[in-house]
Amino acid sequence: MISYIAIGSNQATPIKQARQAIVALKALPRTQLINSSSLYSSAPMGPQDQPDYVNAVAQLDTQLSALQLLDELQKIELSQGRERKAKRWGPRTLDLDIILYGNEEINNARLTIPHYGMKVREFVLYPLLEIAENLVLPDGTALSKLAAQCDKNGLIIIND
Ligand code: ROI
Repeated sequence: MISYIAIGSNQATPIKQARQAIVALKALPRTQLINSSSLYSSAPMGPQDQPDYVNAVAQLDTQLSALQLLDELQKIELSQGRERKAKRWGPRTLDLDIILYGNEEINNARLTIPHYGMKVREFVLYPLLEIAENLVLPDGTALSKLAAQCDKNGLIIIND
């Protein structure tokens, strides 16, 4: 199954966290990393009293179920120092979200796929567009159309 993972970090050297996450995704069982976007710098969505984020999107081809994949992503988050904090939308060392899992729509206690926020978040749409320009969502919406409707809000590619 082709699946897309959104990567986000704004703590503990975010560029390093994002790069390390991509290395960890490469090593997942029964999974191949097909592609990953550039790293992007983005203004925080939610509380503004936190550092800017580094965001990226990776494309996987996996034989894991969506829940198995979620378990693996949570292991990576924990291994990179993720803590469960009370504060909603607060800073995090690493966030790995399954934004798409094939053409499936999944709604259960642990997963909502497509990711509920992806359609309006510039830091998901534009990195995804970079590696999947012709993508169509399960509901038939073209990714390019969503991106065209979404302000970049200062989002820039990190060149280094
Ligand atoms: N804001 C940005 N720019 N990037 C993120 O990855 C991100 N992740 C979050 C919240 C706190 C909503 N804000 C974010 O979880």
